Amino acid sequence: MKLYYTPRSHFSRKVRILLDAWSVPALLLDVGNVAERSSEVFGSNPLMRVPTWVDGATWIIDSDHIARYLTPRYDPEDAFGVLTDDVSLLNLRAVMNGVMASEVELILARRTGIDTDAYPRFDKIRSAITQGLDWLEANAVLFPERPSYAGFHLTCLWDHLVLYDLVALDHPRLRAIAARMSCLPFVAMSAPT
Ligand SMILES: N[C@@H](CCC(=O)N[C@@H](CS)C(=O)NCC(=O)O)C(=O)O
Repeated sequence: MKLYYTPRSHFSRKVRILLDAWSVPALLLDVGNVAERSSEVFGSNPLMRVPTWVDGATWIIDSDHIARYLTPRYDPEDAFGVLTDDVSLLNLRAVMNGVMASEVELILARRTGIDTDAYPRFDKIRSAITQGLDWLEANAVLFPERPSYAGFHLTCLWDHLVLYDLVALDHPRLRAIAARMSCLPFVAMSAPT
């Protein structure tokens, strides 16, 4: 089983935390620079993104879809709530994914030579990050107390924001949730550096 990823990819880390939680042996293939333009590098992902999961003849992309694929195999009881259809948790997931995608847009624009302070489009992307974070902070009570996929997801987002220092982080409830999740060894072991 193979996971195409990068060590700093927050989307990939969502999957890595589950693999580490369940001690699933997988070959991690670092694709290097995600700004590259070759789908082969990304495990044949036509969108040229990580993560990509390959399990024999099974090929699956998108972090949440990979998580959904893995859960019945390695955690049939779904202790982390990966398979939830709770509307509140789905909204948390959508906002976190949106903030993470906005971060990627900013980082890759800069990496490929765009001055992200020069265009209104990037102002909107920055606003989506800050408004998304503010919304998550205001709704922090929706995150389960116990270890959960939502909590792991937030930790991936939070640690990535800290690493890249894209926006001011004045969100004590989110910080506390990420700190609590990071006490779990299987969460801490994939923290980006
Ligand atoms: N919806 C996808 C997003 C994946 C994604 O955007 N990954 C980033 C790295 S964290 C990437 O590979 N970006 C390359 C690009 O956008 O060109 C998922 O959940 O897996």
